[in-house]
Amino acid sequence: MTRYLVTSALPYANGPIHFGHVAGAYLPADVYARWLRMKGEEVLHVCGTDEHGVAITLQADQEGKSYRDYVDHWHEDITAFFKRFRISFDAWSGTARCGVHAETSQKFFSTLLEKGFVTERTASQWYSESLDRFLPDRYLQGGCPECSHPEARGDECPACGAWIDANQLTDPVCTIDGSKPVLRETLHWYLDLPALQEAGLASWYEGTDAQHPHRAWKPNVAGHVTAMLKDLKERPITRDLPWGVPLPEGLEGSEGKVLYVWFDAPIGYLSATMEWAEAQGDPDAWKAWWQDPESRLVHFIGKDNIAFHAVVFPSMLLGQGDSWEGKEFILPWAVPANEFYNLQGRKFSTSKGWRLDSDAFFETYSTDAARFHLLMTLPETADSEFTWEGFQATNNSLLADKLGNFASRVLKFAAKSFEGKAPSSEGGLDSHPSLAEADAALGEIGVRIENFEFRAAAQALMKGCDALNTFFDVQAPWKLTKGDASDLNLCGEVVERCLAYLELLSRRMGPFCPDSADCLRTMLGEAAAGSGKDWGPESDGQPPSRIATGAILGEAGVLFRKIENDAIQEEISRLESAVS
Ligand code: B3M
Ligand code: ZN
Repeated sequence: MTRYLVTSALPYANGPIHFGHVAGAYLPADVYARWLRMKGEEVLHVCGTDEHGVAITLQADQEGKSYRDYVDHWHEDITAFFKRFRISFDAWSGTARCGVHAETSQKFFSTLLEKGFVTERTASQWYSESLDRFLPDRYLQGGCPECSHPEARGDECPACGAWIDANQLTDPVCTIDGSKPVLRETLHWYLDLPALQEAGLASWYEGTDAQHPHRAWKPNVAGHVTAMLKDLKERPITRDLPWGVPLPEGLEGSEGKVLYVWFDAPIGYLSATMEWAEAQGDPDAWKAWWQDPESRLVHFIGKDNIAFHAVVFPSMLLGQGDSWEGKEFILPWAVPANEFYNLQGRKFSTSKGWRLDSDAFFETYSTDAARFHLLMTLPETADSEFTWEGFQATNNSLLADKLGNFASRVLKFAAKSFEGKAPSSEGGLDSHPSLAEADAALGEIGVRIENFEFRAAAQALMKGCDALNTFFDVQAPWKLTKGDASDLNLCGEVVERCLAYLELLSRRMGPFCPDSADCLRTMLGEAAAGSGKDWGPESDGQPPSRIATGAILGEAGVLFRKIENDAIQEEISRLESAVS
């Protein structure tokens, strides 16, 4: 048994979750976690909301809400979305609500400071005299030093895309009250990434550190990180903000300063694990997950978070050394980052109306169909997109026609010809070529999932259904019911195999379509009762074991309802009218 600590990027508590986020991190992470749990591995899927940072304070200020109320609202909204989407977290928290998050983050900071990996330095920064506060980048607007565009933000220019040093803005104004800021000296703390690179980050990344193994990097991760490591710089990890994790007490000059959100956010994975351990009644239980060299830390993220998960957070972890009761932290074992997922040719944008209303979506369509379609189109190696036509095709031509239809044909036939009971079988069809094909396809699913190839895993499930439909068509059991004893015997064998493969399908589809898998198991009745919902006693790629003769079957139902063309056209028009 292997221990997998699976994390999904902490979503900012400042807006709704959309399918773009889901396809980037949460869904593949959920499928991975469900698969490993079913196989009997030890799994902890950790996530929570990211509740600090300027993106949040700015938005809350604009809406005139308190920071606390603002993040509470979005925490609830995001929690409800994940529930509906059946994302199965074992630990779910939030960086402003987890009771041990602040102290854990402060301990990380203090340890790095003690070890010389954090250094302090004064720099000048814009200060608002009317508001009596320093202004972080995004609170500023002014002329772009590159292209002179008059409305550049303190961090970047919307016209030329330049990444801006806020101090270089011409005629800056404060976005809160329009006042003119002045430059003032302020103290900040910097994470010495070059020193951490030498202290172990480089050898871990290159794979020459036997203590901290990892699997082969995905090409998109390797490309990004290799380029970054050629020119690592120190980064400021503190900010002048009224909301966030305060710096550890007793640090001179730290009043009014908080940790940079990207410093405390990844520690959220750890603090959420500690909170979970506490709730299990075993406060030390987090240690096995985070400090046992045998544990595998897997970060599911979108591509914009690669630097933080493959460079910054590993540096922070290794910089702790053995300061935590003599134990070191493990470093990431895999960072399966995805590219971006768009909507009908454009980026998802909640503010511009280019979005799917998730409440309306879930009222009309099946969560499992959405999950499966997202998996079939996941942005694994390049950006990809959700289209309504594509969703309809996956639902109708794959899930309904291949999977649902196979189940309903077999179960209806068994109800009619075998009084709804599993017929006996001696195994005469075990070496049938279509079944061998199904074995190979269904056996491929796990290999693909464990290799982070979710599209291929979903395709393998469909290949398995194709082979099983062929088996049923070629064997045509309905032609055997009026024949002699040997025909009837063969008919029973065909149906028994189909039931056994349906039972196996119900388990193999579980990580993708958990509700429909349960539904199929109910339809199978006693034919699914004995085997449990686990991975299965048979090794993968082998025929499923025999169904007990006489097992009483449940009622055949519809696993996936077809979606009409009209409905799809309406969705497309609704989307287009929202932006026109
Ligand atoms: N909240 C950014 C994002 O949502 C950030 C991820 C934090 S993961 C520790 O893309
Ligand atoms: Zn510009």
